[in-house]
Amino acid sequence: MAAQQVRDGFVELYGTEPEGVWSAPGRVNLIGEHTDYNDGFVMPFALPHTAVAAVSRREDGVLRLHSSDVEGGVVELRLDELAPESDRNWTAYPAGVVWALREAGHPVTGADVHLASTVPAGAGLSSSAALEVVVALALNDLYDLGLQRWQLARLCQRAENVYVGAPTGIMDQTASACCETGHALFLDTRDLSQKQIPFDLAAEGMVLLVVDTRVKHAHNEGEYGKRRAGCERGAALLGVDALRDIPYGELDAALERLGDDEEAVRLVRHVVTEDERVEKVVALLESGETRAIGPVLIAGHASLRDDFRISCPELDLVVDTSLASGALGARMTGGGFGGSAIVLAEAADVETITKAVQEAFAAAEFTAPRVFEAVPSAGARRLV
Ligand code: GAF
Repeated sequence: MAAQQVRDGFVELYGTEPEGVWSAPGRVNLIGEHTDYNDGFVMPFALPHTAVAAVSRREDGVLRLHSSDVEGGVVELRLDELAPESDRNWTAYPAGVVWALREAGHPVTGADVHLASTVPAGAGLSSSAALEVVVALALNDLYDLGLQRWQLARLCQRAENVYVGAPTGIMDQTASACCETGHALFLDTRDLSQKQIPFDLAAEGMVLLVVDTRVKHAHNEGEYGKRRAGCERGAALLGVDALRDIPYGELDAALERLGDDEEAVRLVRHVVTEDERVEKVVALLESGETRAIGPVLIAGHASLRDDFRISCPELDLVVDTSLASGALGARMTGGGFGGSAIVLAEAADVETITKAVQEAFAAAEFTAPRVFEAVPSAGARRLV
């Protein structure tokens, strides 16, 4: 999305120049799913798809919001009337950020915002986190709040958890705020410590495809929250603060203690083995064994499908078809129940795999998927 276009849109709407233009990306997660609210490890990278915001300050306690992606005009809100779970529209994401900043004591007195995003909505690629982070970064700069990236991510997560009412973890906001071009972000969600891991597939003759199944998912509709509550119950049964505290080497003993509590066994097994998979992928990438991450991605999908039970026929079809057509690895990515899958492939095989997936979807009478190549891109930044 061109900064100039969003700036021009702002001028047309509000009749003045914006004070600046910012962007924040969507993400895909390479490995580490449903580990973030268990204090575990994740490894997302930023997409080239971004939310772009032109923003100016106001001093009169008014927030004006507009998106060129949504029908309808400018939405005008009063800052002192912003209240958690009062808004079921897209405006809850940017308004929630303003609410969270003010709740934390930051002196934000109003803003005019014009947004446009190329992050596919409802595709499990963090379109909402991109909206939150771009507004948070803009207000941090304009109001000179001096907040660091990880602090902005925390505030955006609070906006999403409390204001929007979706019980998500910290991965998506941190990915959008902190990712760097050409790298995946190895993030410890307990203390938000980070390591940028070089991830340049093109240099090694490989490609990572994103396949958006077009099955819409939503995090505030129950199943995500049930998994989260189930994990918290598992941690309580095992007497730990979070499932992160169960070392992989002690998994069997922990599962034995859970006895015939089948649900707890499945959820705990997924989270503990998934944390192990993230560490394995980091080690493989750091030792230059990129192709060897394929089987780890495949195991991750099986765990999400069979233990965590959040896949769906469309996601399984992408994974099974691409593996049968020569992919090195494949798995669902993001929250699940629809959204997108990722496929790691030799560059030479991309065409064959893409065609096979498209044909399989047509044969199953599923909506045609959207397939694109994911290149690790920049995190949130000021454009103008
Ligand atoms: C969604 C959530 F927003 C993240 O916090 C994370 O839990 C993810 O699902 C699953 O890994 O994207």
